[in-house]
Amino acid sequence: MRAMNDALINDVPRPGPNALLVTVAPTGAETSKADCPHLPTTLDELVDTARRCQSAGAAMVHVHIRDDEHRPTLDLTRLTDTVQALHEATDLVVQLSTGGSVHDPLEQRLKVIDAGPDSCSLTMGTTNFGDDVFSNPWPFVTELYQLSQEREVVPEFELFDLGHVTSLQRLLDTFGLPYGGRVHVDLVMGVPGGMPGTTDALVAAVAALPRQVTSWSATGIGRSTLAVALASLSKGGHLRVGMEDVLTLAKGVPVEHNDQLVARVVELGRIAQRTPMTPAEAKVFLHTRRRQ
Ligand code: KMH
Ligand code: ZN
Repeated sequence: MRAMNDALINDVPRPGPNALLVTVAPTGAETSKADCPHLPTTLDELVDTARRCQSAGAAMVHVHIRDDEHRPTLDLTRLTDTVQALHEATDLVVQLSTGGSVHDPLEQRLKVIDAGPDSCSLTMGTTNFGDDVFSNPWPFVTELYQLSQEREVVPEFELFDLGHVTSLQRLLDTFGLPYGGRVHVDLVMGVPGGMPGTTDALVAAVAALPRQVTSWSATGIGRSTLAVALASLSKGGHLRVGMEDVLTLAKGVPVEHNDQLVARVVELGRIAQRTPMTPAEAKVFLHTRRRQ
């Protein structure tokens, strides 16, 4: 497997040291279509969004899906069809959320991997989530991690708090490296109940990352989006943006399309002399199984 991976990796140029991985999280599970009609909730809207975001410079899409009433769902058939549709319509690395919504049962969240994504999110601990609790008990985390290893799905470790950084160290020390051997994490900052979306918190979290971590990105929820993006760029990190995380471009200016958020951070990256990774480069960078 390693020889095959190396051969595939050598076919595509490795991203340079100034490359910037931009992930778009276009939908999330928290915002309702009624409150935000621009939110991409149908499969057609999601595919169109993904295409536009790829054109704007995104290389990975973090996917939550909705049912016919635009409510969050983890329906396996829908997830499988969504992965297939995104693979057909775009080159993006398709990452399915295993976090779902705060109401999704753990058993259903484990099944997300059966839909065949390139990558899956994997949150490293339970966190207060506004008025709710985002539940990620240790036995769930370890089961999901081992499933991702077996199914050859590259996890992205979601760290909402400094304690999650410590749990990641424990996970890697106990169960070894993820499929592909790379360890990519995303700092999710500014959730009410998690670490704040500040430069100080970002610096502390990055300083504490396990030695096995090969890359990290950051996303700031709501008003912290720009502070976190700028801090991440200045520390050499990568970026996640999207309507899952922020719904305004500035006070009173709603996001109308996810590609506006992607274009904005691509421009910030350009100023910081960072070049957006292509999806093909991102697949090499993350060591995903599928390279097409
Ligand atoms: N919707 C949040 C409760 C993930 O996608 O893995 C969890 C979340 C994290 O969005
Ligand atoms: Zn998510």
